[in-house]
Amino acid sequence: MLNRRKFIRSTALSAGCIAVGNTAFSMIGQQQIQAQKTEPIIISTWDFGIAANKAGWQILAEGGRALDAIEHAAWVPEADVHNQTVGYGGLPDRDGFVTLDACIMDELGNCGAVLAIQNIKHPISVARKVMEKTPHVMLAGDGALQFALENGFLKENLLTKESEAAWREWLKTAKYSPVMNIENKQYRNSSPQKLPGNQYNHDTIGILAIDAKGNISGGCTTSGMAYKLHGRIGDSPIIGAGLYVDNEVGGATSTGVGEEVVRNVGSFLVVELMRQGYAPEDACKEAVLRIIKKKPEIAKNIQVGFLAINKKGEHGAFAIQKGFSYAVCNARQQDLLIPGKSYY
Ligand code: SD4
Repeated sequence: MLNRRKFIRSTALSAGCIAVGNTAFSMIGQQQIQAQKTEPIIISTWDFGIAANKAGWQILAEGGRALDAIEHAAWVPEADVHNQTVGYGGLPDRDGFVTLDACIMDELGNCGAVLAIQNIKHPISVARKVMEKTPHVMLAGDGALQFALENGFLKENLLTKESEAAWREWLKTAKYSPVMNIENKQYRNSSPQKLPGNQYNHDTIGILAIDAKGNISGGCTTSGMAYKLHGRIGDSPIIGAGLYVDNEVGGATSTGVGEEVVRNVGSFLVVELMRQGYAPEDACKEAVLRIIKKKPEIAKNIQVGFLAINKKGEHGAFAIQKGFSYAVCNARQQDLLIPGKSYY
């Protein structure tokens, strides 16, 4: 087998362009120069990632920036009234308030987040404004809302009749018990009337994209765990926990019970493992194992899934429980759904 040095030497005389993985390299003399021509790709957690990816792909296909693709993709579930776990129509907290968490991170290490923001349909865009317009990374609660209103966002009621009905149903027992894989179609296609209120419990969309320049960005947006304590924040808006991007290495995002992700700074861990040479799926698996090792009794009964992509555009996922999936969109396929592997 040719090692890299021999390979460069053996092709050194022929200047031209060859494809290695999905990255093009120009060969000039003995030097190999990365030509910054990577195949664009966008990947998202869960089956509803398909629709989100499509919106993001429109940006990437035209040579747009990964960061813009992330924002456009996130708008889809945020605006989807039938999606009860992200944005508008999200299930409320224990006290009936819809509180949203989101963050975004670009190829330069810039990042922004909003925590427990209310009455704003697109928290991902407020997070981006925090990143671009302030010297801060995170804004929470009333301060985040005030900032959003000052920046032209509209105050809207996000609690739909369906989500209010589910909450009122939940109040009858008021038992907080997150349900695994609630994001999946089989649950979302069931009518709220058929399922008890506490069966609608959690979900997040985490999105990672690489643009034609090879730059990586990511975003994460959620209404968090349904019926959580008022003021509770999960992993989703925490840079390093719910999302992390390092343009030299790759990006990672998470979904599931955020407390366990925060404990292990999950997405940062996945990216750092990829830096050490782990393939995306192996890095996600290692992060899952860390959660299981630390809290085996808790991990048995919860779902956490990680999704990752490396600089070459290779992607993978791993979850504690079966049922996790992610959507992939590139020039060849716009609606690919890949089941994530799992520990149990
Ligand atoms: C949270 N990680 O608030 C989010 C919820 C989630 O799939 O992802 N559910 O902890």
